[in-house]
Amino acid sequence: MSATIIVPALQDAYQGVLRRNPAESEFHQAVEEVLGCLGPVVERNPHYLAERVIERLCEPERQIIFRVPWTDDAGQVQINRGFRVEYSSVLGPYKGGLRFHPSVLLGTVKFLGFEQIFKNALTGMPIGGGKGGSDFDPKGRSDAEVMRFCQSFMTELYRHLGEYTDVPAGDIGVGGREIGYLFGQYKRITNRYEAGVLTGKGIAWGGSLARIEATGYGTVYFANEMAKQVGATLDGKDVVVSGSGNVAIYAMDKVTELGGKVLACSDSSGYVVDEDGIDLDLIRDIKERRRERIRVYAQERGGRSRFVEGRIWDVPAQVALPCATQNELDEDAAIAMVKAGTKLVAEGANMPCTPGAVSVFQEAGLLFGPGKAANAGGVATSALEMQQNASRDSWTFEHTDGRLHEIMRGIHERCVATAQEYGQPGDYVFGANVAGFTRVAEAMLAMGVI
Ligand code: NDP
Ligand code: 2IT
Repeated sequence: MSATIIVPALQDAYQGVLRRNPAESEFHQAVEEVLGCLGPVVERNPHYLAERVIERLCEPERQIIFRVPWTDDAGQVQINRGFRVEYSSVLGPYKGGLRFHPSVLLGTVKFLGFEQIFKNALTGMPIGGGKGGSDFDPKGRSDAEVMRFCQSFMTELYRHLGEYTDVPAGDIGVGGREIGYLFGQYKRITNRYEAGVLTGKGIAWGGSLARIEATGYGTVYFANEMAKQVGATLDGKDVVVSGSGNVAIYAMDKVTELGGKVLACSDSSGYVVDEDGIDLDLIRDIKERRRERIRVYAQERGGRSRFVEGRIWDVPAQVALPCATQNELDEDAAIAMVKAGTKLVAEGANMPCTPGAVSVFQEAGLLFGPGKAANAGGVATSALEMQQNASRDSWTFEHTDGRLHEIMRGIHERCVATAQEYGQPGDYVFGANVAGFTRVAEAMLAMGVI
């Protein structure tokens, strides 16, 4: 098991992170989890400590913070803050999404960027780690307001991007619409059709088939590989999926295709439970097209569905896929889930389970797949989009989805083998952190003091 940092040199590194990054609790949490796994790694490789690889990795290569002024539909000037944390480029150009949500602070972007380094390393693809975003809240804003915001955001950010430098994509609050406006402004400012500078583009203008589905599908492919380890499948299982955004929708889609029954999904206002299984067409209409709240589902679906203003984890299910946001599933919820018979948890979101919840799951012997591994299909398919852009080609859905499936199997194997190698069989948190870290550390050492 992973959580606490026992090795003194690693504890010193962690204390340094606390001191240099005060009041960034999500960032501290992400660092503590990774460093908590590295004890046996530095014991085998003391040069990682001598070369101060870990302290170097805890300090982003570059952090960009900028003002984003724009005008709303009423003619009022609005000011937001924009971020891009370019974390590590040893494996490739900085790669990671942009999040537009009122809760975004520098510490949020740092935690996401830190996770992204190891996630991207785990995919085996040539992508470094980065993340960005803004405290802009797209909810309730018109398309014209979102466009003006995106244009202002890109007017500053463009100078830091490039297909060989830094390649953003979507995350919470950033989907196809926002990527379109961002790409349009980049193209206009630079006078270059540099398709590989952003991923998650529309299919008609340089996007990849299967990218929109990739994170949710990948999470379910990963969960399926986990289930296979104990001779099980998702067929016939009751499944709860939190969120109802990009990741949640395509996770539900794949669960249903594999014979599972999705009982509930949510948004930040509460959840809907449907004893007949969630009607995904209705969710997609409400969320992707009409951009309405989740309660509308129960109003329109009727039957055995209802809206509850509470915690989705109270709905009993054998499989749980948290696909909304960080720290959405705490120790209390985890205890209730274990009691109710949950057997498998795979994180579609980034860090949705608190450290207390992860310990509960691991101590109860549940199969627990951390986000770094389980949700890596999104960024992996972004890398496939970059490959298609670089070769000016576009692949079929079947080919791209096949590659995604293969990549998720590879990540699963890497986690299992690494955990096994270090005598921690079945610990996917350990396997993911150590396999991801080792690839990054070796590349850093090869490149000297950078
Ligand atoms: P979306 O914006 O499409 O959907 C986010 C969903 O989560 C919405 O249902 C939203 O509800 C809910 N949510 C967001 N913030 C909160 C909150 N503070 N409390 C409760 N619910 C919340 O984002 P994605 O589906 O793209 O992202 C979901 C998660 O997956 C994030 O953790 C993201 O980092 C991660 N991820 C995304 C990838 C991608 O390719 N998009 C790749 C890998 C990971 P509401 O509408 O009410 O805010
Ligand atoms: O958290 C993530 O991996 C993402 N939001 C996707 C990043 C990407 O570059 O596709």
